[in-house]
Amino acid sequence: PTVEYGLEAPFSVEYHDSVGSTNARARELATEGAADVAVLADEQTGGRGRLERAWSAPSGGVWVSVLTRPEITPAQAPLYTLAASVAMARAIREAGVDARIKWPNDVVIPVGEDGDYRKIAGILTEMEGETDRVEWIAVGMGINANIDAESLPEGATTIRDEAGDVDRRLFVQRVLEEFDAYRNDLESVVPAWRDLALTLGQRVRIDRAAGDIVGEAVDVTASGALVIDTDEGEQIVSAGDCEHLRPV
Ligand code: BT5
Repeated sequence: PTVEYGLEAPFSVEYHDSVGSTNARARELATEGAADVAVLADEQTGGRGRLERAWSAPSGGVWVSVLTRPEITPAQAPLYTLAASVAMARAIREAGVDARIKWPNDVVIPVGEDGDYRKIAGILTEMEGETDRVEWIAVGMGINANIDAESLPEGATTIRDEAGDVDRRLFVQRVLEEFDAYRNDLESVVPAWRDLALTLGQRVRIDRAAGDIVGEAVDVTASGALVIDTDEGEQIVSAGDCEHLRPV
C-alpha cells in the first residue's frame, strides 16, 4: 500500500508493517516496471546484508529500499551507496549521534581512539542492467533506530542506545531527502563522504577473494573505490571486491 509521506523527494512510499526484505520487494517492483518508489517496513523477517549475510531487522528500525532508474553506468553505482551512507550519517548526526562512515557500506559510531566502532546502519545496493547502462538500482538502507542494541548482533548499536528514540516518520523523510539531493548531484558525493569518513587515514586490512590487502586508506576515487597505500605501492579496491574491512 502506498502511503502519503509529505516528502519533498519525488519518491512514493510503499509501507509494510512486516515484509521479508524491502530490497526483495523493490526488485519485484522493478520487474513490474516501477520507479521512484521507497519501500519501507517496520520489520523485516528476512533482511539481507552483503554477500548472502543476514541482517537483523526487528520492529522499531528504519528499513527502506529506494528503487530508481537513473541514467548512470554500472561503474557509477557505488556512488549511490556512498550517497546513501552520507544521507544516513547526516540524518543520524541530526539525531545527536556522532555517526561516521566506514567504507564501503556501513555507518558506525567510533568507540575509543583505536579505530574501533559499533555499527548503527548498513547499505545493500542491488541493480540490473547492461555494461554501459543501469536499468534499475535499489539502494537498501537499514538504520537501527528505536531498538535495544542487546536484541541485535554483537558489535551493533542503535539510535535508542546512543541518544534516545527518534520520530521515525521525520527521520525517514530526512534520509530520503538527503539521498535525493546527493543522487541528483553526484559530484558532491565524494567531498561530502570524505568529511564524514572514519576510514580515511586508518591503517586497514581488506579481505578479498583475490587476497588480503593491508595499508593506509588514503582516499576514494571519483567512482567510490578505496585507495590504499601499501608497502607495494598504491592499490585501488572496489566495493564489490571487499568482503571485510577492519582497522588494524
Ligand atoms: C550490510 O551488510 O550492512 C547491509 C545491510 C542492509 C540492510 C538493509 S535494511 C533495508 C534493505 N533490505 C534488506 O534486506 N537489506 C537492506 P553487511 O556489510 O554484509 O553486514 C552484515 C553483518 O552485519 C552481519 O553479518 C552481522 O554481523 C551484522 N549485522 C546484522 N544485523 C545487524 C544490525 N541490525 N545492525 C548492525 N549489524 C548487524
